[in-house]
Amino acid sequence: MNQPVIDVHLTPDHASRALRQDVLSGLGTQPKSLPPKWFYDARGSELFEEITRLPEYYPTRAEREILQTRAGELARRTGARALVELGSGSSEKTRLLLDALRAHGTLDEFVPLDVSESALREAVDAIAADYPGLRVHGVVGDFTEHLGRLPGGSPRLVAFLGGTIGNLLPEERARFLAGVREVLQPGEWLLLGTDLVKDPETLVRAYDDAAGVTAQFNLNVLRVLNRELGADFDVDAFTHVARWDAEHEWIEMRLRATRVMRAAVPEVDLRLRLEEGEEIRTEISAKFRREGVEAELKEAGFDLDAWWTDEQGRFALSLARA
Ligand code: AVJ
Repeated sequence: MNQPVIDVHLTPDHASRALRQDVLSGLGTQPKSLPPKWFYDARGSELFEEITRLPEYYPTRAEREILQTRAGELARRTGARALVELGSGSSEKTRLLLDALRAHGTLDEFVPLDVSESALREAVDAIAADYPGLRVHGVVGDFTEHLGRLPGGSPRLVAFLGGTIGNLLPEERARFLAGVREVLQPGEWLLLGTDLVKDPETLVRAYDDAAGVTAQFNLNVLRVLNRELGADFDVDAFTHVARWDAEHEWIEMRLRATRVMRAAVPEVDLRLRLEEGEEIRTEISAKFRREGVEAELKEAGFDLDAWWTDEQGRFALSLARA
């Protein structure tokens, strides 16, 4: 078995500076917000894995169905030598792609990139053990920042699955897609997962499950701040809110203060006051339509080669050519 390699671009020092910056700009201004990437410490990554198994959270299953149906076709269309997976998490669905690309005979390298070092190490070890002969080159990094240093032989297939692109604001999305296009050669590939617009009840239930796992996932960001920045948020005094924004066509997750609250974040010298009922926005998860995805890809310099949805039309995978 080849020894897997892991490059750490997001050093603990870099991550902690980025966190402090995000907390200052997000909580030091009104309305308050925090970027979703700080959910994913070891516990947050585990909670997310648990979310993907909830009956209400359909995107993971819908995307897996598409991959099961289309992976062979995708391998033939792309002939990819390297699979680069951005925001890979546990890399569980990735196996469907690895299997198809290996069966096709072109694949020699897998490059997973994730902000969570713990999740990445587990994934890298598991994949390296199960795919002897495959070069596994993990990158601990932020997909909005560390795209310039992606290894892998051409043609590469960059997979950005799960609908994570929906966590970016429209202008961040445009920058991200243009950045991916920039690191690719003409003829290389992007596989993009997007959750689709559907009835609001289904959407809200997916982000406000009966078992309360998503609530714990949301609250986890406060635990991260308490641990990493010495903050003193009373986690139990917040409730989880998931709301459909029909104008922007995105789900918003928020944390609502159930009483007037003061909190200190000593590491950034910040003290804040929250009114009763005041909310901190912790995530947007945008939902898409085909025309919008195609236009955003085009704008970034990609051509849509294939648009695949699950049987129920809940989720889409776009295969785009640089
Ligand atoms: C991992 C970003 C795809 O937006 O659906 C799940 C994260 N947030 N439940 C999503 C998430 C709440 C998820 N992504």
